[in-house]
Amino acid sequence: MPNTTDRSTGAQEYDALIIGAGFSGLYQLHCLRDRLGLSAQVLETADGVGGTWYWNRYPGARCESERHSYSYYFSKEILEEWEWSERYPEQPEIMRYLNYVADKLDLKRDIQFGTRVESAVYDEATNRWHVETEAGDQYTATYLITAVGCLSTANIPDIPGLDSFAGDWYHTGQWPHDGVDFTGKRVGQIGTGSTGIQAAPVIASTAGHLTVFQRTPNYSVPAHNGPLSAEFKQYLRENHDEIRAIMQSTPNGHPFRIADRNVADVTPDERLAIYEESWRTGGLRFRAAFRDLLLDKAANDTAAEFLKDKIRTVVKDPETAAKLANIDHPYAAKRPPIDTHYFETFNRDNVTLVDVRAAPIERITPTGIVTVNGEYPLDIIVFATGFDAMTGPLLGMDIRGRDGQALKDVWSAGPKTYLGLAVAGFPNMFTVTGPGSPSVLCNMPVAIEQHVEWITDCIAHMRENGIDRIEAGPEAAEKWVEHVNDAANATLLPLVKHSWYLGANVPGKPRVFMPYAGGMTRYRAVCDDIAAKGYEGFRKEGGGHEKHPPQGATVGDFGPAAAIDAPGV
Ligand code: NA7
Repeated sequence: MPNTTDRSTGAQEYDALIIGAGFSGLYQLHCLRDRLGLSAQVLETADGVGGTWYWNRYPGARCESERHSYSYYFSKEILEEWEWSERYPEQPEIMRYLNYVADKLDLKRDIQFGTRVESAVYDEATNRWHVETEAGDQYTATYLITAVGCLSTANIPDIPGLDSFAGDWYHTGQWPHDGVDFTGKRVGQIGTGSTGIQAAPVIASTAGHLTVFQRTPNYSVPAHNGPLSAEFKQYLRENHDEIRAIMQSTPNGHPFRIADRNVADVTPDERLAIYEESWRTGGLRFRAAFRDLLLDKAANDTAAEFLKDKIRTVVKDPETAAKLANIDHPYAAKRPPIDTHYFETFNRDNVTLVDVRAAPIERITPTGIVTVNGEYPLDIIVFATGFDAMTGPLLGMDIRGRDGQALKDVWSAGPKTYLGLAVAGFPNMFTVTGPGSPSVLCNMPVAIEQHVEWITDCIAHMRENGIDRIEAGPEAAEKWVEHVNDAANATLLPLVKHSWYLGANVPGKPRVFMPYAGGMTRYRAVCDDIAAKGYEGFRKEGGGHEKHPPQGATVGDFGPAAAIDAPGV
């Protein structure tokens, strides 16, 4: 419930406004409303909870983190009540889970669905954020928390002629809720990232013909998905604390440890046996076979060669296999997909692979896609072409901080945050999984719980100490950006030129490595340390703090980048 409603503007006044009702927004609402007792309201574009999972309903949409790790851990009761059915939950099961959590915590009464935020403007005189929605509704609040996700702004390539296409076309991230019937249809799929790799086998199973347009060949490891045994469910029920301890002690937040060995520590035969074993285990655990896979190109080459060999073994047609295995980036330096029969799909008679790097797409006509080699007639086009990641959802709103400065101008050369959680010039605004946070390089719920709890503690600290405004200090933010760059540069991740981690998939977007590659464990320690030092690097006003106090000399000592041992999902 709002504290009050402004009579002149009709604006509903809250302590906190939260944008987005996915994993982040739901937990943030629970923390602010039920732990701190604030009046809080979530504004959500969709007609239901779920965030990215509400929109990504494409065939085969499934989580890449393992079931029990893709969960909230803050509530023992929720952990004990909910039971996942498969190793990797499918989109509908994740939606059921998030609805169950929202209902259990009675969150929906404070979520305004069907509400797209258009602008959020900070008013220095009143120290309040003014939020306006597309429908013209107005809200104000002391704290603004963006919980908009990293992968929620669809990237639809600007291919000439799309408007003229006489068939149907869809982006995987904006999938129709009543599904798409591919039966007997000629389907063209553009994109072979994690999404395309999940979708192609499912689409091929009913389509008349599937043509996959591949620009960048990709590695993939079998997920080995399947139902959970009764014994394993029992193990999960009885070992929450241990599982949480593992997730919180690994750099990528997954429920397994990264092997404490380098590739060079073993003989070539031992290495092969380890890779075979990891391949049989499947999923993102393959990445955990050696510690230095993302730190040392020579080490990475051994994994890359192993995975390319697997493609050549699985795919029967040598020409198709060669196109699929023609991968020129290090393994896991782009987001590493996991799959269910992706490469096997190319052995089907109704599937064709088209290499659009060799023969680029020129245009779309009313009847299909034209590459320099000719036209592919199609009834349906599926764009599995990814997202304007991390900054897209934030810059899709007109966010303005002190003196009316727009976030899009402040970030014109690339995003700058402190800890991925706060932006200089935007007081009392917090960005859950913002650029500069580990987010997409971590099992997301682990990162989200940490962010949300840290933000909640920060707001509690402000209220207990009479602090009216908190804001990232520009110097601290500069140093954090530097540290984010150092962390990335200590790995092989920046070697990929065409990566959404770098913003390179969206024409005109500044090339800045966005997620923090220093690992979740270190990130958590840095955040805790900053909080323990009275929110070092932040500027505070009220409660005896002077306006714009000088920054402590130690701000920015986040540790050497070289100590980063195993970043990445
Ligand atoms: P990704 O990983 O960004 O993949 C998008 C794919 O689409 C990738 O293969 C792109 O090729 C391809 N693409 C994009 N634009 C074009 C054009 N114009 N022509 C041809 N091919 C194109 O997005 P996903 O949805 O698969 O995965 C995003 C995350 O969502 C994933 O990490 C999971 O966490 C869930 P490119 O590589 O750019 O050459």
